[in-house]
Amino acid sequence: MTDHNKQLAAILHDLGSMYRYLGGENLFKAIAYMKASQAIKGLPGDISVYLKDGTVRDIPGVGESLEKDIREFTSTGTVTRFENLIKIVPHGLMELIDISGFGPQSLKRLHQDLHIETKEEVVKALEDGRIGQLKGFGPKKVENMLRGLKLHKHVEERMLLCDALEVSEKLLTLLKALPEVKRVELAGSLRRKKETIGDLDILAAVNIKDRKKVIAVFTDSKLAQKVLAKGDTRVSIIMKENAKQADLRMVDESEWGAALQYFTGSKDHNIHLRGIARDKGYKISEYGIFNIHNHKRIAGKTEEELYSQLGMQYIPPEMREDNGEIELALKGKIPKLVELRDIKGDLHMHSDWSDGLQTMDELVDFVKKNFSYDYIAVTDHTKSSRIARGMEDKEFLEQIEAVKVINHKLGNDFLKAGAEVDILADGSLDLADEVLLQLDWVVASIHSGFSRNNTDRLVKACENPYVNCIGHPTGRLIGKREPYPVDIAALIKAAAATSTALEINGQPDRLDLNDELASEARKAGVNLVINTDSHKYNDCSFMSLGVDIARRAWCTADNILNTKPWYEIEKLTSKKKLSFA
Ligand code: DGT
Ligand code: CA
Ligand code: CA
Ligand code: ZN
Repeated sequence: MTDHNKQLAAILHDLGSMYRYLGGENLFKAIAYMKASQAIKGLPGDISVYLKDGTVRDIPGVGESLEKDIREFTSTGTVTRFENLIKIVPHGLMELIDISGFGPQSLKRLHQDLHIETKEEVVKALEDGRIGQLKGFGPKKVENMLRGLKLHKHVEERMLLCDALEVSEKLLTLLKALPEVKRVELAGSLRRKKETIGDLDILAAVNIKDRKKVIAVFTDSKLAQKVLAKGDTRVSIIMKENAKQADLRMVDESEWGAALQYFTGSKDHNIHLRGIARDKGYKISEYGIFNIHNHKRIAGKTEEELYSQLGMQYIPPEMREDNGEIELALKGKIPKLVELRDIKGDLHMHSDWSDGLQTMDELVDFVKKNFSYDYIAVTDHTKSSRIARGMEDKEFLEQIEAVKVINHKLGNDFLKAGAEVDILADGSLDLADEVLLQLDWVVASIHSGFSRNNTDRLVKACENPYVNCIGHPTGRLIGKREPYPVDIAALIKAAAATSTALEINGQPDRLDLNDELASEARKAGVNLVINTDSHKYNDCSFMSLGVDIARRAWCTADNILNTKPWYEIEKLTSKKKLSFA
């Protein structure tokens, strides 16, 4: 994404938040601004190009007034509408509008009753009890707000995996361009693909004489905002893009494996490994494995060599958390983890029939061009999801016909007709059986009632013969919303008993199920499905994040339903329907 597009998208996003804050009639504007912001983030070219060639109105959400804003932005760098709104709306509070416990109504009260303008003031007013004294802000509400702030702080201090991967890619590109850099790789939690990342760790193989130059390039690059520490072999910077830390360490090529292993961690994994080495009369450091007695270096050029010297199989980075992976490796039982290229299709995608930005045709073209999938499912929202422009039952019937037309043109059944059906308060579904039974693939999700215990709703949805998968099963949003209360063991049991798959949703702030829960589901023999929940082109690439989580959950391709050809999936869905007949 160009920086220009990014700035514009940020302004439009803020405008969207401010219109949401104002509410009422403004909600329609909010939707358009949010939509346009999302779409502009995903544009391949700079926004000015679209203005010039007259295609700016083709961008979702962009109508007459948004076009005006965009023109103003490209010529002056600001938007008058934005400048005017921040005079009447507490702009400093808008970053909280999606956090659970806040939302437009609460923020309005804080602003109007207590004249609060910033997040810091919110924290203070919570601490000194002023918020607790407001009418309607009882202990439970205050507790909720505190929890929301804590979640928010966690990702403020850390990064989402997706964001960390995106900036680290820029640092890697910078380093890879230097002839002095012989090898370079991500290390730390980023290489282990944890859902949030504290700081970026990068390892490079560079000769001693060249290290000064590499450090100079790294620190002088336009990516660095400030240098925190600089030595002969390492340097830490604060990155301009997100004010987060990145550590670069340089080693000799002969030490590569030992250093990569050491700096990948996790710390607990390394400690356990060191114990095993000691028992064998070895010592491991970031320089290699050494014989304790004669100090001779035994291994260290590659990670494979290092693990093998310790009498175990190579352990993929995503497994290195000291959760029993070392025991498995000693027995030669490390599973062959699922890979991105194993994925045969995406089974949770939205089109512009509901709140997606692209038409089904566009989606199919894009996926065909960029992925080698055998199938995808369009799974638009149902009527009770009003803000997501959920569809009436009869619109689904029309969509099924439209899917047939597309497949007819393609000459095969690449596009599957599906739905992301809302699970209603009583666990029933927001789509009639007559419609459900005509769909190829049904994801059932909870989009309301996040504070109650939702076990019964989810179990009941599993027990519906037409439900093939539970979408984002815990409803958490990293940094914004905790999982709703749910007895996961009961859900897993119901999913296993009814042949209902559970989703690993690849949206960067969902990653739901997470690694731990996906692992529980895998152990219970539940089928998992890795989906992107795409609403626009760019989202399609979130499949890799879902695969990262699946790998952290020790999943093989066999545990993941959408690594299988469609006829096997169909066998499963038909069997479920029949078992209820
Ligand atoms: P993060 O940054 O909080 O997401 O987590 P990590 O795992 O990236 O932790 P970080 O950045 O402090 O350190 C990177 C790696 O370096 C870590 O995974 C293992 C290694 N490491 C750092 N400090 C120690 C240590 O004191 N002992 C051992 N064995 N390894 C360490
Ligand atoms: Ca780190
Ligand atoms: Ca670090
Ligand atoms: Zn969805």
